[in-house]
Amino acid sequence: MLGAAFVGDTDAQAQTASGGDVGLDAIQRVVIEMDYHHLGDRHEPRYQNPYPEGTVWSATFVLDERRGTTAYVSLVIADAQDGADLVINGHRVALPYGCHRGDVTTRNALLTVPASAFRVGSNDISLESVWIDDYGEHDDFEFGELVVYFN
Ligand SMILES: [Ca+2]
Repeated sequence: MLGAAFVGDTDAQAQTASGGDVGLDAIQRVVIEMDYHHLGDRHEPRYQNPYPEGTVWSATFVLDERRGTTAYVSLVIADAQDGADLVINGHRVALPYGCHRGDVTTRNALLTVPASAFRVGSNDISLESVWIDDYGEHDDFEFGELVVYFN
């Protein structure tokens, strides 16, 4: 899937999943315009959205420059299996606990990957549901409002 991107600067603070501020000053941000998506395999009886679209989602955007060494990937999580992991451009990260909502509320998640996961020029950002061998299933999560901050 292709997503248009807004690239700009902001002095706003980004909030971590635990509620703390990262303290990003004059950060560079890329807003991926997208709808909500659900990755996984539907194997989660409490899950609100039983219709995952697959296990991988990706969007394309262009970076004119890349600042710093860390990329913070901000997502709004509509729902997720507790303890769900995902892979962002080859880097495995964990969603914070408490993302399973079971209602209409959402939770913000701020995930960290090396800035080198992206390059100046055309990029793909891919999110992949992790296969959990012990349970024989993919982690399920529903996400939207993706923003990447570079600092
Ligand atoms: Ca699952």
